[in-house]
Amino acid sequence: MGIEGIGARVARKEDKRFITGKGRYTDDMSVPGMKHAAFVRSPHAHAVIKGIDTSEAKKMPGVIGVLAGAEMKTDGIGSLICGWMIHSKDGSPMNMGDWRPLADTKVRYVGDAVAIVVADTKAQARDAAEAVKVDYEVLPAVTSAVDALKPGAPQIHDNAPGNQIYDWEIGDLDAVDKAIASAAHVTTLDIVNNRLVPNAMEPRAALGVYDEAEDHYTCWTTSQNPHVARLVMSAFYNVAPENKLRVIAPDVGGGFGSKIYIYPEEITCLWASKKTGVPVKWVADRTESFLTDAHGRDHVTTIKMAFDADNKITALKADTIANLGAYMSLFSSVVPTYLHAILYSGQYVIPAIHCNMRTAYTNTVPVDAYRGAGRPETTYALERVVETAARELGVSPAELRRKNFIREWPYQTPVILQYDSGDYEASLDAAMKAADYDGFPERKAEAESRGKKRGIGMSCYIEACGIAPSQAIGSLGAGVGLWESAEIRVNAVGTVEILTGSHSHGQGHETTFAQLVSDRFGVPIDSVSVVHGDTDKVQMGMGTYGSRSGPVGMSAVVKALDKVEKKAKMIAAHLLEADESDIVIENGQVKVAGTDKALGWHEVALNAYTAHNLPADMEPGLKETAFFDPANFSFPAGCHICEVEVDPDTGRVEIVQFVASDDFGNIINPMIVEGQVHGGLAQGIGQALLENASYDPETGQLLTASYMDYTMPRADDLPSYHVSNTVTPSPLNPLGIKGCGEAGAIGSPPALINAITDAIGNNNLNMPATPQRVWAAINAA
Ligand code: MCN
Repeated sequence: MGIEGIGARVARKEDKRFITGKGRYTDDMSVPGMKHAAFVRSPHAHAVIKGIDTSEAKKMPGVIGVLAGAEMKTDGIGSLICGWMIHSKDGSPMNMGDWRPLADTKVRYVGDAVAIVVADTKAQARDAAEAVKVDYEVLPAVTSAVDALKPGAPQIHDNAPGNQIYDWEIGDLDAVDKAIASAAHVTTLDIVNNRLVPNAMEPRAALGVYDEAEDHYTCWTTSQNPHVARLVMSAFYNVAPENKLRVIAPDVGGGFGSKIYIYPEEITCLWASKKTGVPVKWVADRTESFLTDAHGRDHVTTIKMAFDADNKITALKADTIANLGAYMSLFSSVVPTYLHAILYSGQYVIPAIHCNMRTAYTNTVPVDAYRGAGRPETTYALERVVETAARELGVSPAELRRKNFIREWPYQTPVILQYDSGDYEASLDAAMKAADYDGFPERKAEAESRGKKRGIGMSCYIEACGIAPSQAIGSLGAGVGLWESAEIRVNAVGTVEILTGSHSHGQGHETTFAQLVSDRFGVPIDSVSVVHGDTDKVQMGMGTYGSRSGPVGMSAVVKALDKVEKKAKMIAAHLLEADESDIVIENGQVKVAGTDKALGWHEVALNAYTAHNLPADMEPGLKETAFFDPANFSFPAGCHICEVEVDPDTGRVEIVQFVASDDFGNIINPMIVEGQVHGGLAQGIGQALLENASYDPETGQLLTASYMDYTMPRADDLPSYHVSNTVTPSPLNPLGIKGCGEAGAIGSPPALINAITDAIGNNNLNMPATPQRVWAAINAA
């Protein structure tokens, strides 16, 4: 592997600029003549716009322009779309309501953008935004998806009767119902998966610049996928043709899914720049982020698991209503369906599975993928029901899982997915050993002697990352392909640039991608640069989400490296008068194996560019491109065990240990992988204990729109984790890796709630398990 190659625990190159405050984010960008934007946003959850009066605002100091939705429509700017078509079980297409970047006839959630004000300063823009008079006719609102689907609920979009977006199913309902009817035992659980706000450290921002001379647009934006942003803004929103639109996502301070989507603001800043003749920058403040960043989760589920007399699972049935908010965000339709329901086999052999999924419009901000995207919801329901079943059956939760584990791979589930590889028992054993699972009764007794309630819970999760292949997802309704591209440019002095369509916004790609080159050619990672996030530099890419940059993005790099290596070997063989098959590349040298004939890597590179002595017919240069479209997802899996102590007087939960044993296939950088797991666990623990986006059911106001009311986990809420890895390489990509970026957020919530409910002896507890809820549950038990 070499000291900086695959498997090396290399410190992150990019951290030098991040921890010294030298990162360059969208808000750091400045161009001559730049002005500032503020959005006029609806204070109402649901209202008809009867009129917009901008006359006062236009007279305010520093104001350059006040633009509203009608004008945008006249200019031909398109409505926002959802890029994945789902059909209901009756064959009808999903009901996609119209989402104007600036609402012109109706607003549908608090924060819906109505107009943009451009002014000399941010403060002037905000003052003027407050002076825009919008005449609203307020309508009744509905914020819960269950209520939105009830007869008589306020109608949000005319083309979605009863607010239903789709009523979709997967699996064999008859087989499941028969298995449940003849089961020796059935466990039923009602589950709420709480709504979350992503809360990336850097709020969303956009800088739109229209260049009249070139009739060209540039957009700096906080995006996880700038190429998709350019494609969508060009092909669907009619902002500009792709060749006239450059999208740059510079350093981005976290996204967790929320920066995948193309929001109204970046489209509007670009359009406003042309209309006003000045570059237009908008940066969200934190409350604006709470109100307008796509939220995550928000499912209500009834799940049933059936067992035979030998405690083997015979069937699983899940019935869910999911809240998709006021409009369908870019990938919102796929999250509850193909990123959720098809994971219901978990780590288990389950002969019959059925999932029904109804999705609803509500007067809340759109809901889309958030770290884990659909898989945390599945895992939570599944791992809560397995643990509950073990309690009802009076058997060990670990042994019930072990009895039902899948043991042969590839494994075809009854719900589309075929798992690539795994060893679930190895993760379970490793986690149980690390947690000293068998020693728990003693610790519980000791805690009792101190008046504390101690509980232990586990979760054996599976997740699907690197969604693929393009052809298959196309047949399931996707509007894009999910391959990735890479280009390797070896410079004449032997330094290397990797151009990738992946986007790094905290995942350490500038280090791990460079490790691949170091491993292959023996060059130090400091001689390798990773170029990403700019549509003018990288030809095309699909960006970063779904833990795909490892299995998909890095695999494209490997394919391009294969081509570079082949050409470098041909050049060296020619220069060293040897056979190409005898050439090896080691420690920065290109050698004839078993001899002392060698060239430095830089000499081969230089020769490729001087082109004075290349093999006949060879083109000069050393630069190759590749696209990688995997044959399937890869399937990380693992076991998380959580042990808690609960104070019966206050309901306060203390996590006394948290163990994660994960299988991410081969690992490129163990330190970065650990960091990814730690971050994911923090978000999972946040969901389980603290976080909740809460809307007032009557008015549709977001009650948790700042850190005063929305509790993010802080360092002292989190334990010191024990993380480790088992390894079953994925056979589906050249590195044998599986993504690690979401696993922590997927596996941890059920482990925690299983532990708390074990401690308090009451299974009736919803997330977040706040002290008040836990105290009430203790007293109800
Ligand atoms: N890696 C590795 N060995 C493996 C798998 C991955 O060394 N077997 C490395 C990769 O090379 C990469 C990192 O681990 O440097 C994460 O890789 P991967 O799991 O492929 O995830 P992505 O890079 O595609 O990142 C997306 C993922 C997702 S979906 C969310 S949400 C999330 C996450 O990453 N958002 C994050 N982690 C985040 N971390 C930060 N700091 N900020 C976010 O917004």
